[in-house]
Amino acid sequence: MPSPFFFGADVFYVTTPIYYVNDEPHIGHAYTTVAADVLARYGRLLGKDVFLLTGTDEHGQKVAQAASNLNLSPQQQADTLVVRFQQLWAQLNISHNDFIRTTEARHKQVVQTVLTRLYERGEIYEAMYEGWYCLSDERFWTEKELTQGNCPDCGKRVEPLSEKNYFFRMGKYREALLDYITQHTDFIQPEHRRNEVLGFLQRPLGDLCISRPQSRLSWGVPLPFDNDYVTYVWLDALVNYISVPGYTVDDVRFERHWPAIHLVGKDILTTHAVYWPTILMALKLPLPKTIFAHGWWTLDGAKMSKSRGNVVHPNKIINAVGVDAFRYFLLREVPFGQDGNFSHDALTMRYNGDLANDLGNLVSRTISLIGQLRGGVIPKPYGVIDVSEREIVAIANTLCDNIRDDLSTFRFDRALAHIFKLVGRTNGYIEHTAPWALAKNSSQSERLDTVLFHMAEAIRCIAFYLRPFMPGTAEEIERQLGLPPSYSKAVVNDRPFWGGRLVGARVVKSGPLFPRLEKPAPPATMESSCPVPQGPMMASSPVDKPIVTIDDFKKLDLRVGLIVAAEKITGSKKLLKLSVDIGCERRQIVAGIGARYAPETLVGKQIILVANLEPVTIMGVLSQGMLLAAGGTEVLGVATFQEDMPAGTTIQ
Ligand code: ME8
Repeated sequence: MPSPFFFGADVFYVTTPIYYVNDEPHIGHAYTTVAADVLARYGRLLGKDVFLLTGTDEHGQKVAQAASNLNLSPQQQADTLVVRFQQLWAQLNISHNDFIRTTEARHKQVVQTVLTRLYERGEIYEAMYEGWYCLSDERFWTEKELTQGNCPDCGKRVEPLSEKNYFFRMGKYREALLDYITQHTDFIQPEHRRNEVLGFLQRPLGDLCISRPQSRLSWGVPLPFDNDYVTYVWLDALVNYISVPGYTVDDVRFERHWPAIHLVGKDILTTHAVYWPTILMALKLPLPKTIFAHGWWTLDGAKMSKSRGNVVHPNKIINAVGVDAFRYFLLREVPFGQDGNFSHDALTMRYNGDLANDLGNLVSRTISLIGQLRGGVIPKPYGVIDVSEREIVAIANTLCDNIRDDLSTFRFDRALAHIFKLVGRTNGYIEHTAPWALAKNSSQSERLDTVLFHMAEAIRCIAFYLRPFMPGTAEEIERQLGLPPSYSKAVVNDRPFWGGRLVGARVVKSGPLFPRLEKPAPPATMESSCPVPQGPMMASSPVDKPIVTIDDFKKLDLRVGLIVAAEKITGSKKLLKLSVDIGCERRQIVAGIGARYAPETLVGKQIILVANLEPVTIMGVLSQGMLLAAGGTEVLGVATFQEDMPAGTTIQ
């Protein structure tokens, strides 16, 4: 496992790819940028001098083509699209320190200096190129490299090409790069990507064409030594990582920040792990600390593309579930190096399960109980701390090391799982200690103080560790705990120190952090320019259903039922046939809980049965009643009892 070396340094420079302005930002762009933001925020928590860089890649064929399709100049195209990226980063709370556009003079100047240096050192030469060209990837290929006559990378059609160009002597660095990768296990991550690059470098490495004739493409940085050519977009783009921290312009600043940690998608591994290091070697600069190539998001199993109309637009998701739930979902759902599938069901499940149920309920019942039982003031703990407190304190105290390990190895999902373990255990602690029952017995007053204090302290720790991931949520929890806004800014440490600082704080009761989604989050694939509903989709409010009188309610015959047999109904994914014992008789019911429960896990479970519902036949199976379950179209859990109840007991 790679060592957590980069959090050891004082300065922490992290980058995202700079994104093409040929199209709107989508979930994939948001993914890399949110991940980089979490690392940057965590680095700041550790007191590091953090520099987070993102931006846009504005030159080259793709942007020129997109502009021409819209009858715009490339600059107009870039000026329009860059705003979409900047707006999205603001919406997503991205805490970048700079945003580079490759059309800015400060960047173009460094690109030209780099080219001049390489040219003067004999690292760039002129030659006639004869071969094949892939318009989509903007790359040259030799006949041998083609796959069935097409581009070996994207599979698209290639065109024959014969022209004079300039080449960077990339091939001569093959062995040096192989040695470097072999000796530095942290350099390319995850390991399977490192092996991929090592495999790639076993074959001969050609030189890299770094020019495009103006006659074919004029949208680029002119070569300083031949005005008839512009710079290949990838060389131009990669240089952003050194132009921004001041290469050749501000040596002190540059040496302070460089080298960086690059987060990229697996699609641009070769350009980052082969082209870029060889260019840096030729410039005699240190190589990046790490290049981490994460996996690829698909939608419902299919590749996202504009032509298929299935691109997931972040603003749709943000409008449905909020910024922090989206940030949470992206990093919790899929381990960072692996491919992931986006589905609205998965988003809804995470939202309702982890956020609304577990975290949201924990915070709301903690704040409510302190409000109800202690007039809103967080009490001082007393007396003997028992084993249940010790367990949550122990989990909270190990979180610091866990999260440090997880984040220094890019395991965002694991870091979140560690935090949510504390959420789960604290919920269990509340159930176990039952503060509402302690409140009924005046001799338990000190014990109640201790329990309420530990609940509050646990959510303070949870908020603390959630900060890099869900900054808005962390602040809101701290606000509800009555901590002053200056509190979060003052701490520079990754350990919140379990202790007494909350005692005497006055909690602030507020609405739910994550109102439950009743329906799955809406499709996020429509054009993002469509009007979007504002605010989270809440569970239906009482006004959605008519008021019923107590007499109407009393008409329901609710009974404790014991499931004695369960099986799937052929032809249905969701429906199960259950045999339920209600004391005097057995009922057969059809329940739509098959997506949530395997039949064998239900036998022996106690349920609440509506026993006087008119029988119906569903998919040819008679159903004599209905069980109660939480959730809407998606079932989250069946209603059950904590203690064993005799089957058939009435419920009122
Ligand atoms: O390649 N899943 O820009 P780009 C995960 N300008 N990540 C995705 C994704 C998906 N489906 N789609 C995009 C370029 N990404 C160059 C980079 S850097 C010097 C120049 C993310 O707009 C992922 O980070 O095509 C990927 O590498 C990047 O967007 C590609 O963005």
